[in-house]
Amino acid sequence: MDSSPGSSASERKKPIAIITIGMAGAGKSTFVQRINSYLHSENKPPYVVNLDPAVAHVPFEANIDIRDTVNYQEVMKQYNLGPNGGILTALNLFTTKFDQVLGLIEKRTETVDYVILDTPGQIEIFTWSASGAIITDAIASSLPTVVAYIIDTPRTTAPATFMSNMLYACRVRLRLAILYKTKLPFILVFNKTDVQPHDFALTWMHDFEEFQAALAAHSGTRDAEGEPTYMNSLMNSMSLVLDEFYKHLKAVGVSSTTGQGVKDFFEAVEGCREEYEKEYLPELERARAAREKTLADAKADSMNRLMKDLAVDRAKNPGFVAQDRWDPEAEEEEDDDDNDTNVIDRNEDHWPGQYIDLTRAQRHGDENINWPRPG
Ligand SMILES: Nc1nc2c(ncn2[C@@H]2O[C@H](COP(=O)(O)OP(=O)(O)O)[C@@H](O)[C@H]2O)c(=O)[nH]1
Ligand SMILES: [Mg+2]
Repeated sequence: MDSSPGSSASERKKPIAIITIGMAGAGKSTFVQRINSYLHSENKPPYVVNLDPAVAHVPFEANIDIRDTVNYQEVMKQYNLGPNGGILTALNLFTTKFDQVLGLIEKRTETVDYVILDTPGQIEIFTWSASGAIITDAIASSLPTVVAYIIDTPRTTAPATFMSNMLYACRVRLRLAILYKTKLPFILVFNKTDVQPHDFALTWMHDFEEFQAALAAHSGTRDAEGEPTYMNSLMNSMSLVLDEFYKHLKAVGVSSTTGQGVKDFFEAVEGCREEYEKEYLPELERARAAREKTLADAKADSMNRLMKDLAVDRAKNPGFVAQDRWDPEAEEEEDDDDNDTNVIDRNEDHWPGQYIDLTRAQRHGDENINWPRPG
């Protein structure tokens, strides 16, 4: 075995998880297919998970496909739901088994460099649902994770559309930041550059004045009196907000059709690994420690109250206390082994009151876990 430092199996770099998110039709699945085939050509086949239950045709070969576990058509029928409710319910059902997904991924961590997740077409279903949050959390607590936010570049060339797309991306990022108290590494992927190069977007992101000029040049930004319209001034102020958002982002242009820019994407991913280790991981550990402390405090507090109640009780009933004393003459328990009551470490289980920590639940190897009820 190679004995040089840092080369032992345990110190092998963990795979990076790439979660693709984006509007319907932005090209998420095509992008996953492209990076999948790129990694195959680099002799680094990734582990691919399809989380879209409604997709008719997946252009890549998924290692895990939600459609093998839940039948979206059946779910719609059984629960009397339309397409969106059906996708959401299918995702919820799948999430209850996500510990198994993590188990399967864990088995591959020694041999795989990338774990890629494709999400449902409609962005809302993943980004604003509890299931999306649980899945993201489960992944991000076990692997370095980056979000690849896919943008339909040809459809975002109008300044107003550009702004609204960027604001949406910003909201998604904030949502993740609020959930995890920290910001997951985030890459804006301007897709379809074969149809529309993304340089305009980079210019607008890096030069606020250029963007304002583009806005002004666009018709409808001034009213009949030649004054800037409400929309125009609103967008001017919004772009100040976005300026802050852009500062902490990586942006790359790719064509999922031709493969152009895919290398740049993976360079950005490597940069994100460092960001994850430096910024995200310490926050994650801090949050976990805080949660464990809250739990320990709650235990200590209820123990204190119990002891106090007991003391009050006994003070009120001196007669009972006189009888209720430990008797050293009393017979010993017959079987010593029976005194070994199993103490269950709840930290090994779920976090009470939080949603389930699937990363840990998975280690039980027990299929019949009693999931806690919320509230
Ligand atoms: N020209 C071009 N079309 C693309 C590219 N990526 C995706 N598409 C097309 O965009 C449409 C939506 O792609 P899909 O991957 O299904 O989007 P999803 O809903 O985000 O998963 C399909 O017709 C794709 O062929 C690209 O890089 N260039
Ligand atoms: Mg898709």
